[in-house]
Amino acid sequence: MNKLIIGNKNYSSWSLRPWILMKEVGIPFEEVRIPLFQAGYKREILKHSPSGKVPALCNGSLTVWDSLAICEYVGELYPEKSCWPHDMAARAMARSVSHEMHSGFFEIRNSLPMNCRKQTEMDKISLELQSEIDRVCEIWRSCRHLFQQRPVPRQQPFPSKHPSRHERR
Ligand SMILES: N[C@@H](CCC(=O)N[C@@H](CS)C(=O)NCC(=O)O)C(=O)O
Repeated sequence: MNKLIIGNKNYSSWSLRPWILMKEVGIPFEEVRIPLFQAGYKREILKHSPSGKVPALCNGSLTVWDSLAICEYVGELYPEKSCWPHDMAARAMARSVSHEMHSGFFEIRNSLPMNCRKQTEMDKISLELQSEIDRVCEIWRSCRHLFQQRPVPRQQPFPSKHPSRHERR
């Protein structure tokens, strides 16, 4: 039985990557949630994950850590679930997008860490942050344009601040 070790769903976007994939395609798993940054949390994670980070997937004697590695692993374990697109070009694009997100977007990570419960007004958005937000919008727009049948409106899917309010560095 797959055991998925995750952190708080409110804060840990890394944890939610395999969690959402496995829920979405219907891969069964037992969820083990370890609240992060509480006393003893590291010790608890290390019982399951050699990196000391979540998520990790335990399947019998095998442990897979790192969110993308878990997604790749379950994709191979359950080929009938079609975690990646069948079409090779579409698959290459899906991987490009996933790896781009996995290895970048440091301004978004630093300035906008995930906290679904928090609502905030930002009066200053740096040029670097805005360009990463714009890149996320562009990824969504191009993927929807290429892979969805219905037309996509031209405007950005997420609100973006007016350039005059950007912090210039
Ligand atoms: N590249 C890793 C990143 C994992 C990661 O940074 N996880 C955070 C939770 S969002 C964590 O475990 N933080 C606890 C800590 O660093 O002590 C992945 O994709 O799984």
